[in-house]
Amino acid sequence: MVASGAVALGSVALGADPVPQTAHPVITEVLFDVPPGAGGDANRDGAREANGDEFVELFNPTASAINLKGYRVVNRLAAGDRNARKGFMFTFPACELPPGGMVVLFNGADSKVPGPVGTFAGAPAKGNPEFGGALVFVAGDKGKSGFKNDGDCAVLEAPNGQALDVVVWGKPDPAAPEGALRSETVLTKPKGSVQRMTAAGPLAVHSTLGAELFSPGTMPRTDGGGEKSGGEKGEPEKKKGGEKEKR
Ligand SMILES: [Ca+2]
Ligand SMILES: [Ca+2]
Repeated sequence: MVASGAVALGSVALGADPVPQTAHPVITEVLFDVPPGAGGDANRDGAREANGDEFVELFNPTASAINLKGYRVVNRLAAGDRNARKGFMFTFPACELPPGGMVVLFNGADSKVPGPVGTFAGAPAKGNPEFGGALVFVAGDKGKSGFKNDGDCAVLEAPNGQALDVVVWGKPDPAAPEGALRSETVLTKPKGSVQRMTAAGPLAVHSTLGAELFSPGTMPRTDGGGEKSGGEKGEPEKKKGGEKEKR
């Protein structure tokens, strides 16, 4: 029940809006502070792992497929440095991301993410039905470095090194890169992820958009239903008058 409806909804909802970047993917969700207990098992391997369950969700807002080869997702310690030896860093292999398609990059340390999963060495065989049909990657155990909860950033870099989309929280040291196409600062301790409802829209605390704490590969459910993602959902919240799903 997870698969096709969720991915279609995500694609349509995001694709319907104007986009800030015409040639590149955008960051649509980041889980940098994994919730405690079973409710933190974002990668659905049955266990909560403080780094392993962290993830960054990407979306292709353009009308064309994007080859992800050479795009990087990094944190403050590796931003702008292709030879970085420390920090979180992941470079995508060749992988076609169709228009409206989503990618979920899990940290993946000490995790066994279910379904088809890609790595730096190669793309997943197909979309992952556990995550709305998104193309799922794991950064793997290399370094076991995760996002720092009280001050860090998630940066999407183009193959030429240009910082495209930056999500900042706290006061990263070193500072988040400047000159990105977009940079947005979010609150620390969001008790779940931060999520965009549109490619060009702002990041919001996920739990204020619906009942769930995060939604790797899909858009938040705003009906208060709660998918069976294994873990606590918290109380369904009333709609806050924010954007609703568009169909
Ligand atoms: Ca997990
Ligand atoms: Ca999501």
